Amino acid sequence: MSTGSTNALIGLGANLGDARGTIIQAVAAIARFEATTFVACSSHYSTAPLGYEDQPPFVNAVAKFATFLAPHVLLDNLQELERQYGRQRSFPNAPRTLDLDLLLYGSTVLSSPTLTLPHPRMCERAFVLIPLVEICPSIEIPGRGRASEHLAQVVRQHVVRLAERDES
Ligand code: PH2
Ligand code: MG
Ligand code: MG
Repeated sequence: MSTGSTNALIGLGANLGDARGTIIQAVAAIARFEATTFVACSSHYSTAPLGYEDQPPFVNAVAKFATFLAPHVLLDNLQELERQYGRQRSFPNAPRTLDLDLLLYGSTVLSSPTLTLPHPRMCERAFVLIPLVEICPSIEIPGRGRASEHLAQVVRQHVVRLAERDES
């Protein structure tokens, strides 16, 4: 039996409105989830849209939390937060005010109709791997080896680290 918390890695993305402000607020809001504490957040990155390309660049980041919430409960909470930011699911990969993806939940591997862990596309996405490796340099992705080993195959994707935001 395990009684400890689990490290959850969450990918954040936004490309409508004040994307950086939204990501900062979303990290603070996740830290207020019950039984959940903030551990770390990566830099913000400006990233070219992947998939559906005719849309503004994204701001992406990855944040780490320690949580006692079960993965589906955490996912429900993340989706409620997306809705609070006005997320509309118009079509796949459409522009969004806030996208929250549960990337990793400890070493859990699961596949349900609503949640697959590890996130099935994370190893193909520089906008996930680069911020993830920034805060967890040696992290292992269950069944996929180290996250850092996948960086070489995504080097052509446009990802630029943004300077710290001047809030003054
Ligand atoms: N999210 C997607 C699809 N494409 N591209 C970038 N750069 N950043 C994203 O967060 C992103 C994307 C689906 O969620
Ligand atoms: Mg996503
Ligand atoms: Mg999503």
